[in-house]
Amino acid sequence: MAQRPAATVLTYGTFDLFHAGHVRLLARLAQMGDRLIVGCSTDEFNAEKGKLCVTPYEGRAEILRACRYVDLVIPEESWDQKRRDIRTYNADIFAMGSDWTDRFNDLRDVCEMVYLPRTDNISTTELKSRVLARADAAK
Ligand code: C2G
Repeated sequence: MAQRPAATVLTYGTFDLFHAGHVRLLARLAQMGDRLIVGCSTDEFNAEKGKLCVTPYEGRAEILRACRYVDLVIPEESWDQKRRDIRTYNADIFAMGSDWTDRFNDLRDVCEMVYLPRTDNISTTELKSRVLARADAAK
């Protein structure tokens, strides 16, 4: 396998109900460097984002730490910590799925920005809907 460049890749997300879309993103990000750091949104920050998680932060962070592609998990507590994190961890690449395209271009002065295509037909919201539909059908 081709030697990956010595680069640190940084990304952020909620990663609730961890699914193949998350895995495929992290796998692609891991290929881009030799260290992948994931900022996992805390429950408090998700409340700010208007997201109510099924799995609390500790559980979501534990699952991310168990993922073969992830080297370090840090808490994401605010929108504006990214610039500081890029400096703290010497991140070379900041990458997100394409639903965030251009949202973080202001960070281009401190690192390379990459937006990767999302995986179609799977999302945490979709999984929640399927679980609810199955629960209703079972009544
Ligand atoms: N993702 C993907 N394909 C999917 C679903 C998600 O590639 N089918 C990507 C998203 O684009 C994102 C990452 O997986 O880059 C995490 O997705 P979420 O857990 O939904 O993260 P989000 O709530 O969008 O939080 O500051 C950034 C935010 O914390 C991102």
